[in-house]
Amino acid sequence: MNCRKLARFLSAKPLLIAALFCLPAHAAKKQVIGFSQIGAESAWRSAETESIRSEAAARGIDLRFSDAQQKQENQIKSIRAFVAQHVDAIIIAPVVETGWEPVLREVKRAKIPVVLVDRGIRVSDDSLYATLIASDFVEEGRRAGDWLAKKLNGKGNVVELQGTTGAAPALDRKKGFEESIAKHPGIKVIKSQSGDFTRAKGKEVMEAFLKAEGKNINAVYAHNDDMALGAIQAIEEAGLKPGTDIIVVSIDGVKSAFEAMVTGKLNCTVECNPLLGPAAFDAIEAALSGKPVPKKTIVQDNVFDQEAAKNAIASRKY
Ligand code: GZL
Repeated sequence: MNCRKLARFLSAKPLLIAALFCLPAHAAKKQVIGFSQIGAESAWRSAETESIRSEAAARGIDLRFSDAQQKQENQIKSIRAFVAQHVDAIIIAPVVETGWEPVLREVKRAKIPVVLVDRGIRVSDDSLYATLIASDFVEEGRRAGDWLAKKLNGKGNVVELQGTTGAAPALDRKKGFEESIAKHPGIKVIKSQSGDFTRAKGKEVMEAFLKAEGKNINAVYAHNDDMALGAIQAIEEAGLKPGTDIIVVSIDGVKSAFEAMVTGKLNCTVECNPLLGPAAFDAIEAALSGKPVPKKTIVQDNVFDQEAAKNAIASRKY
């Protein structure tokens, strides 16, 4: 049994630990961890929640879960509640980059370690959190841009569906995409607007783009698969063929995106791995035992086009 499996096995058996070390039963108490999740806005988000919930269960951890419905004030409220419950550690998926210093200073005063997953924050004092476990969103944007530039042979009009305003993945995926297409003066972003990472809003914004620009649109770049799938619906309802009349490229790599690539409606997705549970709890273990934790752990991602999707779809985990 390797170390991680042993840790998971033992942490799920607090009484066994007590017996092994001749401690009174109450001494080996269950670890209590608060998880402030953004919401359930996308298939990616649900996969991330499932990864953290199932890993907590496998490790015998008492996970206190709160869904913020994509509102920062709800996240701040739940973080304060976790402090009041004297949890052992807090996991946060921060909906936006700014506005976290005051509440994180309260958590630091309570000596509770914080692990950030999937999105980063801007703070003047990075001791306010132990580590960030996330993908490199700028690189994801670059990869989407490079793939699209090649597909369009360096020429075409693109409309962009941005993620949640102020969120790290939205800011950085836009930045990376712009860096990449700057190398191709023939490619122009003619419209760009937030679809808030949801399928419904992605469809609504794409409908407006089609009304304004119609056949002038050669491609759509969506910051996540859910908005891309909404855009695909809008393109079909406008009597056009997604994946052919309008090229569609997005980010996340969820199962429904692979299904859309197999049917030819989506052309490419850049993976953004949501299965962050094991790394998050390993980081908490290290932080609680005073071991050094790297400030940022980058999750590796791959790019999938329609050919790659046909070969990979059967083995996808989310
Ligand atoms: C990325 C994550 C983003 C996904 C979206 O780490 O924060 O939020 O790309 C999700 O699907 O809504």
